[in-house]
Amino acid sequence: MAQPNISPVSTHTRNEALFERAKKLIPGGVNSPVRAFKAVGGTPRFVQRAQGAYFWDADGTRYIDYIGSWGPMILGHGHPAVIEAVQKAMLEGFSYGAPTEREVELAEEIVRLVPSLEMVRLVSSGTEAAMSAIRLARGATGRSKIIKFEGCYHGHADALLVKAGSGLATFGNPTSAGVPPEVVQHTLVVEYNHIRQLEECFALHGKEVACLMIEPICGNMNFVRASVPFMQRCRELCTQYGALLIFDEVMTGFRVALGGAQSVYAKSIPGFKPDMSVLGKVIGGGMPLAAFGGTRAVMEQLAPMGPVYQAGTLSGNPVATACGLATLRELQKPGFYDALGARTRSLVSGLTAAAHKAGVPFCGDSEGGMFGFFLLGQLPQNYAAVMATNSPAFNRFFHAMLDKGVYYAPALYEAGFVSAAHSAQDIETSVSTAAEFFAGL
Ligand code: HOZ
Repeated sequence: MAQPNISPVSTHTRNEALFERAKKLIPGGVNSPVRAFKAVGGTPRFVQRAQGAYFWDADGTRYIDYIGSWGPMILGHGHPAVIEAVQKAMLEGFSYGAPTEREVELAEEIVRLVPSLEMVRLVSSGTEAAMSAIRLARGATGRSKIIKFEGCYHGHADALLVKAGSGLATFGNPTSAGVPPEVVQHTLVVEYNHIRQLEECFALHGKEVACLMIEPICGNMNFVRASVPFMQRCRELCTQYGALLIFDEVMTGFRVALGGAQSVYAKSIPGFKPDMSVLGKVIGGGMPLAAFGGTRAVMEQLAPMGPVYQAGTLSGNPVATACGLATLRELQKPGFYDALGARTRSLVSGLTAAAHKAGVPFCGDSEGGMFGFFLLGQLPQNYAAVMATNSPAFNRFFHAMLDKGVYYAPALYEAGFVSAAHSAQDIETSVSTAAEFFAGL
């Protein structure tokens, strides 16, 4: 990727000092690559504290936060009910490595709210959940191949770190160094939203396919939805060939709707359900917690009931489950998603109107509290179209907003998140800040 041409005269001295210190000991100065601002250039903001819709950096500057820890903070930072639950849980002990009633309560809550799930297992990260779901699908079907889509990200387990192959279901090439070709030889990569390619892939390999994993609304190539006919075809082909349809709802689960993206597709496709789902982010409310689940028949293949092994010292951690439960309870209050969806739409429509007024090509989309936008005339439908967008223009937009205290994801390929704590005034400020930038272009 070309390095952005940014050389700001900085007023962010403490952020810079911390970044320099961090780079001496932590690769790239960060513990997760996108945080390093490599795509957009400049100095990452080191967060000192956060409250509601805002965080403050090491220099004391306040930002309207449209990342919210990359999705979990749907209630905003420091929600009082969540803090109370976490404080109480902490006093009772941090980790036991033995079962607790709270794990049962959280499992009951998740299964009640997501109709496709009959059983769930709690783990600590989305990567772990996706990796375990794939192992379980392979174990349950006795098949090896998996289908994923270009641009979908399912965490960094080796077999899923494959994005290449815009042609027909090519055997994948690893995206990352350190992933031997043998490890991804069973990973088939198909273009997102490309029905014919998917049909050809199943026609060629269908009887060997254990599962198809998809982000139904992809938040890892900005924000791109699977079309309804494409999703319907995914379901039909999986059923026809006996492969499991796995929804990666780490981002979309409890974020786009109470029932996740699967409930959004079920509105257009009667009876629609995936066979398995992967959840994370919101279900932990900001603590390390994720889950995978599905039908009883599949989930009973997991150890200690069945032959598929999976385990974790911190799985179902008592403080994380307290945080997740308190968060899920707040989400069920009447009108929660209507208000969140309306606020998110007002941000996207406000930015779009401001850009168009200034003659700048711009489009965006949102579902519930998740959104994306492009400096483009129309929404891209796949990874190649997202990759072809203008990153220098995005980078200028990103820095102009950052300088005015509005914090979007520091990369064009990420979705954004609005929380219940974002006020109408926050949205208005964000839109007017963008309008000034567009007018000056
Ligand atoms: N996986 C996230 C981007 N889609 C980044 C997570 C992080 O840096 O916290």
